[in-house]
Formats: sequence, C-alpha cells, structure tokens
Amino acid sequence: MKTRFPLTVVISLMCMALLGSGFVSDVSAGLLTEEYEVVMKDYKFHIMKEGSAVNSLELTGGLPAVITLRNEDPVAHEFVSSLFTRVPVAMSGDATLVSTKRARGFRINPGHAVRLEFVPPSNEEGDMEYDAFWCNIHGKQAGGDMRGEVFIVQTITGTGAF
Ligand SMILES: [Cu+2]
Repeated sequence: MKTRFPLTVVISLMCMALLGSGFVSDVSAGLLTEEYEVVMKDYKFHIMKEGSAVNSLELTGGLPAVITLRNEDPVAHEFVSSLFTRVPVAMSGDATLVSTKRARGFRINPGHAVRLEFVPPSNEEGDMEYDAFWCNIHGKQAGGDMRGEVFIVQTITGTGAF
C-alpha cells in the first residue's frame, strides 16, 4: 500500500522552513497547491489533509487543488460532485467518468487510485461556494455515509494576483 503522505509532509516542512527563514512570503505560500487524500473504506469517505483526518474539503478559489482518491474497499465506489460541472478536471490514474443530471465524477474500482487536479472557481464577490460530493452508488440519499462537503473560500480578492 503506497502513500503520498511523506512527500506532502516533506513539502510542508520545507515550506515551513522557508517561511521561517524568510525566503517565502505569506503571499507566495498562498500560491501553493492544496492537497487532499480521500480514502474510500468501509463504505465511508475518509478525508485526509497533510496526514490528518478532516471533515470536509476546504479549497480556495483560484488556488490549484490536488485530490487523490483511493478505493480500499472490495467494491467500486464513486466520487461525484456538482463542482465538477463547473471546473475542468485533469485526472491521472484508473477511473471511469461518471455523469449524472447535475454532477460529474469518477468511478474507482477496488484497490485503485486516481489523482485529480483542478483550480476551484473564484468569484469576485468573495462569496464562499458550497458543493456536495457523494458516491452515486452508495451515497445518493441525504444523510448517508458516502457523502461529503466541499467548501471553496475566497481569500484572495481584488488584488489582481490572478
Ligand atoms: Cu460507494
């Protein structure tokens, strides 16, 4: 079973070291990619950020995001979201594209993993955007286990940085 955590940790430590040394300003640090890992296991989504379990995906508008989906269950699962109808996603790995009326996503077979790269939408108003994600096989009903939330915050507005 391979894991990307060490690399993420190394990068984080490097960034902290650079921040501490004054080489990287806060603004530059804000341009780093946001990385999450979502493990599908026991018919649940387990969301990890920098090696820690978190409850939801919190992304920043305009800031590149990487989400690695890993299916550790013996059945196929899906990761489907309305967010993917609004942003183009680059996928690497082995998954099948899934399309519903209001959402798009990926079906991942047992033991497989995929890496998604995209830039969450930014809006000039600075409004937080909200999307749900779910497994369209096991998490269609509200309140089900195979559902989760994506928040897209807008922290960089009116700077012309993007
Ligand atoms: Cu599922």
